[in-house]
Amino acid sequence: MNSDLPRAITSVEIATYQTEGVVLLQELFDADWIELLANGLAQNCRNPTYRSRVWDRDAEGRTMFWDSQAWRAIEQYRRYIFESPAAQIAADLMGSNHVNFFFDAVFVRSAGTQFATPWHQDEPYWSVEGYDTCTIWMPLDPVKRESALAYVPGSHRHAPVFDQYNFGELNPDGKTGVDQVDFSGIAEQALPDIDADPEHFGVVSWDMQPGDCVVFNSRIIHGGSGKLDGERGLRVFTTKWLGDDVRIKFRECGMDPDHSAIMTENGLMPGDRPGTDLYPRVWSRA
Ligand SMILES: O=C(O)CCC(=O)C(=O)O
Repeated sequence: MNSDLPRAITSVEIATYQTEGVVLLQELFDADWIELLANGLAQNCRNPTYRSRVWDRDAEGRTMFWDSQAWRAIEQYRRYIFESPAAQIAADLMGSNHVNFFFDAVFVRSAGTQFATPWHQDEPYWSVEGYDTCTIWMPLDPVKRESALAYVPGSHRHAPVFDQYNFGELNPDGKTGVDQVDFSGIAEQALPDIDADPEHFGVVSWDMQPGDCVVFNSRIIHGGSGKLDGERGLRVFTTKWLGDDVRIKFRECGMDPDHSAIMTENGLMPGDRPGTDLYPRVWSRA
């Protein structure tokens, strides 16, 4: 298991991340990292957190399972977060001097699941605010371009306040205590209908193998993943990272995941830099 980057992130990749808001990085994680995460994910699925839920369950019984913030209980996730090249990748692309870990989220689709993740941005849902936030999206199975997460390049820079989707509605089992958001009071416009004309929006996505990852700015519009063929499921492990300009923010439209209570308990207030054991600093520039 290699803790160092197998190669440097190139200036072209950094420029792509900065201008497009998203970049594909191939073969950065060796097979040992994938096996470790797959083992961790299996454990996570056997012992989900209280936040977990099925986002979709169709008539054939195919499911999309989601869980988040399992890292404290899952040793394999902690090893990836603290020992893999992930934090350095995030730092290099964001150009940040310090990177704190925010949270993990997993998206597990059984074979043939057609459910597609609704288009959205991430950062407007979060209990933090900042441009320097990113996700590392890592499929643990091969995924075709049509089924991988897709992005609207450049949308991280100029997006107005959109009326974002309420993921709390994805709750076929009627689980209680699910985070809810309502952007209607602050939205400047509806989210555009990306699926109506993906070419117009320049939508990108890629065929990917285990070991590849996509890193995206958390303000980019993304979605559309899913629509699997019948043979193979899709296990995706994601980590969310916070760079230099990020500060705590509590949002009246609701937050998902809503960290405001646990932040307050730990003495983190709006305007503070995320830190403490909740959001450990994993990487600093020497
Ligand atoms: O993989 C997916 O379907 C959704 C991922 C996503 O939206 C995210 O990581 O923010």
